[in-house]
Amino acid sequence: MKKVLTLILPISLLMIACSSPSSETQTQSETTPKTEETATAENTAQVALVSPAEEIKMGDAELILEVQDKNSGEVVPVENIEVSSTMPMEGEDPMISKVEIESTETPGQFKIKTNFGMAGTWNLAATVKDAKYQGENEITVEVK
Ligand SMILES: [Cu+2]
Repeated sequence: MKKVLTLILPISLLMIACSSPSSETQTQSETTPKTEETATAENTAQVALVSPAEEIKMGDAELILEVQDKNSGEVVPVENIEVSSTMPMEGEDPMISKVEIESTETPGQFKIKTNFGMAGTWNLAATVKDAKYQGENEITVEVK
């Protein structure tokens, strides 16, 4: 019985090796370094508030956000970002305000149009999903 098993095993291993297309193993070895690359700090982006520098008032607001390389701080010209605007409320669901995102003439900078319906702390959750750069961070805005 033992002999039969040891014979069957190598054969079935060979069959698996033969039947599996070589392209499959190739794509696997190609994607593995890629995911590692995007996970490195080198390609981590963060979104920062550029303007207004002065205090932000309640109501309609226009902000300029900039995508930066987390390490060098240099502007990263990504195509688009995602931003959500919420205000945590005690004992209630957070307030959510609509966010419009427009690209500007400056690569890596975006105009954000939103409405802060209440004075206090608002959180802008920004996400960068780019082929080269990825990142997620929160910008805290104190609305007066
Ligand atoms: Cu509120």
